[in-house]
Order: sequence, then C-alpha cells, then structure tokens
Amino acid sequence: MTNLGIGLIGYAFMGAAHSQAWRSAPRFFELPLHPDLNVLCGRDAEAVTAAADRLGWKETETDWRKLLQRDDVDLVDVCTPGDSHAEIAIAALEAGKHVLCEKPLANTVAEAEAMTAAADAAAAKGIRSMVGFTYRRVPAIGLARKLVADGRIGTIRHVRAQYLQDWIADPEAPLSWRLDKEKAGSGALGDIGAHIVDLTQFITGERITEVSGQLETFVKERPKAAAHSGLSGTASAERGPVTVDDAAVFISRFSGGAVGVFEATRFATGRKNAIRIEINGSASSLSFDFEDMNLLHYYDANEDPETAGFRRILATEPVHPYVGAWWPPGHLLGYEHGFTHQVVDLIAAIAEGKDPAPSFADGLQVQRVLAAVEDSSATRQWQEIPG
Ligand code: SOE
Repeated sequence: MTNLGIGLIGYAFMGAAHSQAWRSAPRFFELPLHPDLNVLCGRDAEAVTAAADRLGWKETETDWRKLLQRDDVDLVDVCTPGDSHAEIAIAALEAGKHVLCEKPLANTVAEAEAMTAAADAAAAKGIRSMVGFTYRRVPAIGLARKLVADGRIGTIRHVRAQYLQDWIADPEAPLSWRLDKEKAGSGALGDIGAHIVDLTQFITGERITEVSGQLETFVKERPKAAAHSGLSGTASAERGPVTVDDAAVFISRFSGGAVGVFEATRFATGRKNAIRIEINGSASSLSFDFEDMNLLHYYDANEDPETAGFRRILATEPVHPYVGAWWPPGHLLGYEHGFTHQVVDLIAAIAEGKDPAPSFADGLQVQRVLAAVEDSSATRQWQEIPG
C-alpha cells in the first residue's frame, strides 16, 4: 500500500474533527492508500505544536506556503475561516496537491469560480479536490438519497429544511470569526444554510433554481472575545459590530418542480444542531433530524391505511452506507463519523483516479444559491440561480 501524506491547516473545531477522521479512517476501513498525519499548520508556533501533540500530527509548520513546498504532503486539508480558502486551495492545487476544503467553499461566488477553475485544471493532471459537506456522509442521509433514487418517494412535491442552532441566542455571547463578514462571508446563511442547500440537493438529486429570501441580524453589537474556541468564548470589556446575518430564511423552487422552505438560524433556543429535513413525494415521505441522526423516518403512502404511518428506520445495519465498517446494528454512530466517511471517500477517489463528490463545482453551485438569497433579501425580489 502507498502512503498519502496529509497536511492540515487549522486546528480548532474543524481541524480537530478532520484530525480524528484521518486518524480513524485506516483503523476501521480498508483503504487503498494509507493517510499519514505528517504536518499540522497554524500561525502560532506554541499553539500548533500543542495541537499537533494532542491531535496526533508528526510535525508542524507556521506558514501554509511552506506546507505546500513539502514532499511529504500529497493532500492539503483546508480548515481555516472562509477568507483564506480561495488563496490556499488554488495555490495547493497549482502545487500539485489534492485538496479537501471546508464548507462553504468560499466567501464569494467570484472566489468559488476561481477555485473551480483551478480544480478543473488540476483534475486534468490527476489532482483531486473536494468540498467538505460532511453531513452527506451520515448513513441515514445516504439512505434517504437512495430511497429517492430508487423511486420510493415518487415525484417530490415539498422540501422542508431547517438548520437550527442556539449558540449565540444570548446577546452577550462574544463575537467569534463566524460573526465577521470579512472572515466568514456570511452568517447563519453560509455557515449552516450551506449544509441544508447541499443536503436537499444531494438527497433529491434536484437543483435549486430560484429563491426568495430574508436575512436578519437580531443582535447588532456584542462583546469582543477575550478568547474563543469552537462555538464558545469568554467576553472582553470592549464591544464590536456583528456584520453577518443571525438568521436566514428562504423559499425556493427545485428543478424537478418541488417547492422548498429553508430556515437557518443560530437563535433557535434549545436547538443545538438540529438539521431537520422532510421530503414529501407522490408515493411517500422522508423525515430526518440530526439530533437523532441514526434515524430516518419513512412513510409509505401505498401501505394499508389501517396500519400506515411514519416508521423509524434505524440506519445502523451493515446494508446502510458506511455502517458495515463500524459496530453491530443498534450501536450508534455520531457527529465525527461523517468526517471519517468523508476522507474514506476522498481517498478512494484519489486511488481510483476519479473526481470525488461534492466537487468544487458543487460548492460553487451552493455558493450561487447563497448569493441569490442575499440578493433577494437586499432587493426583496425572487432571484434565479444561474447554471
Ligand atoms: C458552527 O455553526 C458549525 O461548526 C458549522 O460551521 C459546521 O459546519 C457544523 O457542522 C456545526 O456547526
């Protein structure tokens, strides 16, 4: 077996999630290439060294450009805030490195277009790229997509999707980079709305063609953070502006004729990471909530009405996507497994010489939907999504 040298940039929440994925993938899955956790990169030498020890990386760099020059790095995993995705990913692809880039692909459509052009040029030379819409790799989501593809849902009429969190519902919760437009591009819209745009298109196999949206920033000023890690922080005495949306809501049309209702918010008090998707089709319905992520609810409209009803499918059988590599039925999977499945699929694509999904082009299409929601909110008009 050949090795695949990994260089990861960023070591906060996503960096830790990706680290565990690279570590655990070869321990549970038979892989055609073995990922070597060679280099962790971050700007603060002391902090990145401590993170490397904790997360299992052999060496560190403090300049991502140096990471790209290393022969022991075949793949660059970008877990930085969105403002650096385009610059790093394009440079990495041009340096001949495969790239995994966290979502949303970029902060603007123009950046996402440039990244997609670089990815296409690199693919012609056998260099692969993928955007990290991790929730595609939740087994129950994979099952939902299969049921749609197998025709079990019929013609899709309604797509209902919510991504609900509450980590800034407290107006005194401090500012993080996720509340800074310069760093994050947008707020709930890009950070979590991007996931439900991708997931609904992934499950239905249809494209969002048109949107009408509304963005809202409820709390316009917050304490600056004295320290911030993951989704929580400690407040300083100074205050600063929130420059992104706190909540994004929009309705949409899908290419197959379905109508969609979307909601992304960090103000849904009591909802921590509730990704709720319901699909109603002519033959049946599907319903999913990430806070109970091992379950898919399925209603078959052809069943005897006397006993028909939503039934819960526990997506932990070896026949369900990815599950066979883990535990016996009923021994549940969690948040981190999606990240592991993501790198398993990426490694397979690299070894087989195929383009992995979701591609940078898929990330660009999501970016166009996000931009259309912003435009719609600003103009109070429906917006079409080109392409
Ligand atoms: C913060 O809202 C966040 O970490 C997102 O950035 C991730 O994509 C999501 O998986 C969990 O929440």
